[in-house]
Amino acid sequence: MKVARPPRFKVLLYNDDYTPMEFVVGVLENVFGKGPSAATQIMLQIHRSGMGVAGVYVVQVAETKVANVHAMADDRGFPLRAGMEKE
Ligand code: TYC
Repeated sequence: MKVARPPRFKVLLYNDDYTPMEFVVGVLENVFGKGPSAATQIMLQIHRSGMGVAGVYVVQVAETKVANVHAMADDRGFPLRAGMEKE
């Protein structure tokens, strides 16, 4: 019998010129559960390459995390954007 494997989605963060680096590190820590060192590495990789993977989740969790990122960024007036991509 086949076992269902729910599809997983990468949550992506995109670089921009205005969101402070510290804010992105905080988002990676607080929304995506990264430690300070991993959060800093991911932030710098996004800053240098334009985009990066914050985490991989089932669809509902990924959607919630994208919404959380946008709510936190909008609240502070930062243009930080997140997206999703099927793994
Ligand atoms: N490029 C931003 C800066 O120089 C930092 C940044 C990193 C913004 C990652 C968004 O997803 C991002 N302040």
